[in-house]
Amino acid sequence: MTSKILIIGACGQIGSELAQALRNKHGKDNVVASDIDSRNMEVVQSGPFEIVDAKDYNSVKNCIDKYDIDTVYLMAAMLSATGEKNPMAAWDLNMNSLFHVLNLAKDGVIKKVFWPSSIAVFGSNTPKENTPQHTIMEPSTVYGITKQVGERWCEYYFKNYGVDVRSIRYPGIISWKTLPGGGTTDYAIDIYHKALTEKSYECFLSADTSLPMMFMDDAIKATINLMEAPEEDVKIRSSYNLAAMSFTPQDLFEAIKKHIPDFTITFNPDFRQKIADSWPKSIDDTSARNDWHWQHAFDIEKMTVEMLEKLGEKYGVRIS
Ligand code: AKB
Repeated sequence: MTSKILIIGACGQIGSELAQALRNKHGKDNVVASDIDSRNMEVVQSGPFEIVDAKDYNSVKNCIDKYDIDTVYLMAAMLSATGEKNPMAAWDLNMNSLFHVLNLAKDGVIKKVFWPSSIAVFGSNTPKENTPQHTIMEPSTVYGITKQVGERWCEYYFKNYGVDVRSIRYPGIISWKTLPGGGTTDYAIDIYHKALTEKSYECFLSADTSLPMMFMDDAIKATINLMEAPEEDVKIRSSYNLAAMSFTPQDLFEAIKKHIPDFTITFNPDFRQKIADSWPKSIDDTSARNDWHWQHAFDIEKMTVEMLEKLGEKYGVRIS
């Protein structure tokens, strides 16, 4: 039987690209996109779309019942930087949406759940280089706290109620289609837009802040691969470490400058520096590579070519 999929938070940065990828793979009528508003017209017009408030159990359940959904990708979340400005709102959205979906799976209404975690689960006492799958986790942001607690609940629902929930600790995700929404890693997207439109960029992190990052195509591939992996291969039910590359703002500036020689950068760290300083510099994702054969395709050079080409088309700028 064909699976009927619901994406909650489908107008956001990852949700919107996931919606397109799943619609291409499973047919548009089998993938219902939903969000709190209809701001992304490509998502709204390319298949079934519903307004769903992830914080409201009935709103989620009514949509699941209406379309006979069996698989939910819960992509709605308040990210690290915005979460620090609205701690209780971040807690409310990130935790209640997860409980609604986990409880619907526990009650047998749906069969399978994807829920994104993040490198934000780690904190200042975590080993920074090659951060292991299992290690000290003392997150310092509300976003990180919700992700760490969420991971514990995912594992709990799997162990105690047999809920088939799968999760990835996303690094910073870089993409050109949709702008990111309030994260600490957002600079790595802003920089491409500014390089093309203004040839200069003021970075809100310091030049030497190394963070784990990934190009969107790899993130989508990982998400779908994990969800399609045989149940017995998914050995971690909290959340998988996942890595592709790590770089600093200076590294990214130099990669872009190879294509735009007169591009300039200045550094003016703000409150997001403290968040970035509490996160790992690089991630050990051996478990994902062993358990469900994860492999990334994009490094900083290949990603930069793709970003400049696609955004260049959007802004009408040709890059050598
Ligand atoms: C953020 O910066 O908050 C996110 C994340 C790393 O989860 N991109």
